Amino acid sequence: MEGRRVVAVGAGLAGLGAAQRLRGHGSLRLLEAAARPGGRVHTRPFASGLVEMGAHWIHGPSPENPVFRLATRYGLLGPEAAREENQRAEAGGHPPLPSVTYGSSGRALSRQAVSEARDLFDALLASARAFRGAKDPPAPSVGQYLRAEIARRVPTLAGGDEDDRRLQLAILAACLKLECCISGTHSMDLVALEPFGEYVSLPGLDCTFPGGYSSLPDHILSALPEGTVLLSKPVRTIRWRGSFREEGDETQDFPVRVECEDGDAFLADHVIITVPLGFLKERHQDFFEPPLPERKAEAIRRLGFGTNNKIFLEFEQPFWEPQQQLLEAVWEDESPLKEPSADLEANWFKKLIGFVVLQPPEQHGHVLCGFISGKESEYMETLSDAVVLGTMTHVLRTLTGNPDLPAPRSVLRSRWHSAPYTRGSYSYVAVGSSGDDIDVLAQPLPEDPEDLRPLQLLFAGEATHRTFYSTTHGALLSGWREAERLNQLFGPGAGK
Ligand code: 6YU
Repeated sequence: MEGRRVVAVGAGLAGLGAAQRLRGHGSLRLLEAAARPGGRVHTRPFASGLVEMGAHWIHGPSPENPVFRLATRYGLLGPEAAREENQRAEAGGHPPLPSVTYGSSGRALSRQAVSEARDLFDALLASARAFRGAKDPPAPSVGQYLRAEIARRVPTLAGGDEDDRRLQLAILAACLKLECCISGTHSMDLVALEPFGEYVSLPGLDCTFPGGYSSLPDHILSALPEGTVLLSKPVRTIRWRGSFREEGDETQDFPVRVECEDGDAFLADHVIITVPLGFLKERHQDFFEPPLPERKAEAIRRLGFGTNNKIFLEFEQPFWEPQQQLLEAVWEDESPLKEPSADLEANWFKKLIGFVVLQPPEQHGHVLCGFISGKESEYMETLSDAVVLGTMTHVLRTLTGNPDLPAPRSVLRSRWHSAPYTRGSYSYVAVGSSGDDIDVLAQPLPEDPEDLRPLQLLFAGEATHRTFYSTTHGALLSGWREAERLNQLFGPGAGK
């Protein structure tokens, strides 16, 4: 066969993006473990509409965002997202939605109390981003820094009134949980402070895909030559630094052999690996033969990869006001200055930050989407639908103070931690790691640029993008980056 053979592992946005951009190769095969493309972009039918099990919004839908550009080009977005004002708005990753905040004593909390605590939290969070490059940051983690700053302000919180101060602390504890969902971590104490400001938020008010986020990977895939993507094809081992030949063909040998769980094998000159960091953490020792160099293995161990799950609830009738888009939960006995409960069985549901109302109801029905991160989220994955539905009913009755609130009609949740080819939701820069680890993870192998068989293994995926990690645009850009690396190697006339 003429030209170089390329195999990509994983048909999420990184793998599909790489396939979309690769030029001048002899052949390309994209091997995907699941029976569908998209990876952590996964739209499913629920109630009368569609729901997103994974990525929800385009974060920062503006011209610099490649997901926004592609989605616009393919005509996948609604008119609201296309508005110029929408693209310019600076929401800093926290778009304001009309909301109601319920306390665990069964009442809606005063807007003033909520915005006072939130303004303080936002200011502290902004200051946490300012330690980028600092030689001696005041704390190792974002959580420790924020809690120390909150502790310093306790005497002046809420003008010193004891009850109001307790409420401010409870709202601040809820703000920390929201931040855990955004960072995809169990605790902000695990997120490194110094590199926190390296993550870049693009301008634009986050928007959704009216026909589902999966319309994007589906669209990319449909433009690839037929037979490029093989679904239900989990890779077991990648043998590299070898010399492999096809049976009966002595003319060509390949440095890499990709072996699948079903016994099939693919020989290649180059393999683009886009499997999630969670999968690499669990499997890298036996996934690569020979094993990855220690520097790369260390980066995999050090970087963070946590869980953020969604719980969708369908109701016969809404109990919320039509204008409300966000229902937040505050447990009034909590405080960022107290240790959170370690009793998962008794208290897992308190980690839930509240619910987004899926809009518009004519399309979705009356559906709430709850978000929950960390160990509590992983514990939730082990429970039955009936238990989760029962617990959510209890939570909503407690928060609204209405013991007769009708139970939801149905429930659907994501289970990203149990998913064997993902093992969590997305990456963060953990205490003990830095942005340099992201670059090490992204570094192709073999490391020696003089190697006669360069770029045997290339690495893409959200966790390899230093400023846009944890997002769909980071994933897509990382795939484009690795395709471009190969395009440069092949040169303008290669493979033709
Ligand atoms: C975004 C959002 N979003 C919610 C939830 C989740 C994620 N993200 P993939 O996993 O897609 O593909 C790899 C493939 O490899 C996969 O198909 C596997 O099956 C396959 N594979 C694995 N092993 C294999 C093997 N052995 N053989 C063959 N195949 C194998 N991003 O932009 N907006 O609203 C959300 C959200 C619940 C789980 C998200 C969001 C993250 C994206 O979904 C994710 O990054 C990309 O889809 C990953 O694509 P990929 O190709 O790399 O991997 C300061 C600071 C803060 C930092 N964070 C701020 C941003 C917050 C992130 N937003 C999250 C919010 C939500 C709600």
